[in-house]
Amino acid sequence: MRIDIISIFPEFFGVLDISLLGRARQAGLIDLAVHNLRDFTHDRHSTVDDTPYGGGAGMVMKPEPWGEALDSILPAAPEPGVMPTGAGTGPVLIFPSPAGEQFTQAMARELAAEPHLVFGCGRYEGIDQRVVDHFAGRGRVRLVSLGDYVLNGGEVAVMAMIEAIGRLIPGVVGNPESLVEESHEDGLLEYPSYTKPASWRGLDVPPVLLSGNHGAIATWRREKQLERTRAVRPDLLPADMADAELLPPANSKARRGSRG
Ligand code: JCZ
Repeated sequence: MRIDIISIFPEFFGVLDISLLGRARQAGLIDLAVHNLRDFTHDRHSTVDDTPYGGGAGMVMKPEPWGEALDSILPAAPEPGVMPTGAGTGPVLIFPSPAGEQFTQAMARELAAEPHLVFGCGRYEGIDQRVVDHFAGRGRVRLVSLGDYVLNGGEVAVMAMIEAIGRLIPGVVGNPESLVEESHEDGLLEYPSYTKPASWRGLDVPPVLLSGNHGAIATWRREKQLERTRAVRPDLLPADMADAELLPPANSKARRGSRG
């Protein structure tokens, strides 16, 4: 997969040289380039921002450097009068924004199947809207929010998205089985995990996990997933699973025991 990132803080992405994604890049699974937006300015001060039309606090990112940066990365714009190669083809262009659609595991899976992603990191009060409007006509533009909270710029959001997407690219995570048992992959939160020692500071590992009974372990883990999801993320549960009384009867004893 090819990934391009445009930012006024390219150094921010230095961490992508290390760890799992660093290895994936060395192995040739991810071809990643970071571009400094200021390289696409032409004034002495490398200006990327200006005051907002209509007034208001803060500064807005000027469209020209974004236009030049994206022109240098994206396939050529269609000539006037020529049928556009279209909004449904070419790289996916992602702008992090608190006003975007929510990033999810499903979106990460979808984007992991793309050959080319381009991320535009805004700063200040955001990017001139015409940048999004112009490039929406030349590719597949998506405004994406990490969640309902405000960051100072798109960089942290892009880092999170690249980590979530990158690990789903075939070959990046050594053991692909570890991908399917995680929180969100089956729509539920993960069950709690334990390792040795079996007893630590007076706390024992749940005996079922030491039983060797794989059926009982699977049932217990499923029960814990449902219990956790119901407690902290009931919004994730399908309507037919939201009701505690619909749990398999085999688990009812454990539930009474732990909840009192
Ligand atoms: C640019 N401020 C881009 C994204 N989920 C989320 N929260 N905040 C952002 C975000 C904030 C920004 C910019 C300037 C994204």
